[in-house]
Amino acid sequence: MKNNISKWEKFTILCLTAFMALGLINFVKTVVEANNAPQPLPFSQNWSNVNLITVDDDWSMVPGIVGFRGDDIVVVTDTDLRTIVADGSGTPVDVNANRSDPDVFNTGGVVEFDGIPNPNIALQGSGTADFAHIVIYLNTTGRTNIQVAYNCSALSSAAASRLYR
Ligand SMILES: [Ca+2]
Ligand SMILES: [Ca+2]
Ligand SMILES: [Ca+2]
Repeated sequence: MKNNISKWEKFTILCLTAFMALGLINFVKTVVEANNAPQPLPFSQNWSNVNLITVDDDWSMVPGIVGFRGDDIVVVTDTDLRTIVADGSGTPVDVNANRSDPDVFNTGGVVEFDGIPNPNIALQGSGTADFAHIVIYLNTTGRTNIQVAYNCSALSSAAASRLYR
């Protein structure tokens, strides 16, 4: 029986299969690294559980919250954060896990400090992490007058601290 598939057709099919497999791997990777399932209200999160984040860039154990690096969401230094409304969810998912050195760690992005008296997460900008931020995914169906509250303070004792929790 004659095989009607040419070498080039075979090559094309192989390439397509490879691309589809790569796409699937990337999709699975995205799902594994992030946890953007909308959470019901009321919702709260504290960071005392040091096992929520154990691997860099992996938010899979934190329901409804993902950190992003915000690359080039803003390009002007000292932009008023209240004016930033751009969607940063297309920027790299980010967290620097298991840190204990807020006074010296200077990598821009989202940071999890679990080796300090009150474990917490922090945000630090840099030339790459222009707008390090977290996104909280909530199911607000049927809800009105939703109130948001959070605690924010300087995490580093350094005078020029840019790390906030
Ligand atoms: Ca941790
Ligand atoms: Ca990272
Ligand atoms: Ca930049």
